[in-house]
Amino acid sequence: MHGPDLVRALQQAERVVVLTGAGASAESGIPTFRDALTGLWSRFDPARLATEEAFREDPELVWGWYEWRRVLMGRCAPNAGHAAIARMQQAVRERGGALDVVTQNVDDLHERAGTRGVIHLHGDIGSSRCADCGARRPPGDPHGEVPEGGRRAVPPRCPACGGPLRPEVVWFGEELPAAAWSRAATAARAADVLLSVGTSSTVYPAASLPRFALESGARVVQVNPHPTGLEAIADDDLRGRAGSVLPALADAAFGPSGADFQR
Ligand code: BV8
Ligand code: ZN
Repeated sequence: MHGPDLVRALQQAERVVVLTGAGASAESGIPTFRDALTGLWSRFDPARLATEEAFREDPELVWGWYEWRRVLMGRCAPNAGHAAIARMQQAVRERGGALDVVTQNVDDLHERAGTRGVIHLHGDIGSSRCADCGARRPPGDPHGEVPEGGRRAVPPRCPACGGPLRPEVVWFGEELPAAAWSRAATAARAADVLLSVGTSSTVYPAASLPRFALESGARVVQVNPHPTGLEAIADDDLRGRAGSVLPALADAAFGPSGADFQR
């Protein structure tokens, strides 16, 4: 559980960074990548499928996987962890500070919980672009047929050049969007406190961010039911689920949420 010095550090922090991974969306019903290898996606190996090679080789398999995930994410709601992060951002802003959420997730649950200025390191599953000419397809356009769980689906054709559309996400071996990475790295280096929530800290360069924060003297906190290796260098290792640890931390540092007052 969080100690009084972590609560005080959060209360005094001018700049907070919250780095989130798939575990932050787990309690909303979206399988994590690690669970995927055993769970729902067991027949899809993200490391193999989340690549341009896989898409070029079998666009219908990869497009179908993303369309299925997009539909699944559309059916999910933000969980108490997302709400607590949005509440912390509001509280820090009211004091004249800044709280930046840097996410590896491609869902929009942080935005739907009210968090502003979310930095998406690995893109956004709700948008797509032409794999050939790069023409962007505005989010919200119907993405053609919607497959059942993991069924193949033909990617729509680019209206400009006829090429196949691909999800606007960063695949393995692809560079992160330069602006997003630079904002995230700058925020991590300027942070007083960095919370690493629901990430196995295995994918780079995202996994370097806690180290950037540590090197700049920040307090680094991990929120995860399991060890990841980051606890070896983190100041605090809050062993638990985001949906329970984050609301408790937000209540301790910034006062109980309105919902509690109504109770
Ligand atoms: C780059 C978008 C280079 C797509 C993702 C060999 C070949 C090629 C590249 C590499 C290579 N070796 C290393 C690399 C670099 C590679 C990499 O790091 N690979 C790893 C596997 C070693 N990185 C890249 O390729 C990156 N690009 O390096 O470019 C370059 C340089 C110059 C020029 C050209 C190129 C791009 C990486 C981005 C890949 N895209 N996602 C999609 O979503 O489909 S990555 C994807 O997987 C996620 O975005 C996320 O980042 C990652 C999964 O990690 P997590 O989010 O941490 O999820 P995970 O399931 O692993 O863990 C969940 C955690 O939650 C667990 O710890 C669990 O305990 C916890 N948890 C569970 N329940 C809860 C919980 N926590 C809290 N509460 C709960 N309730
Ligand atoms: Zn095109």
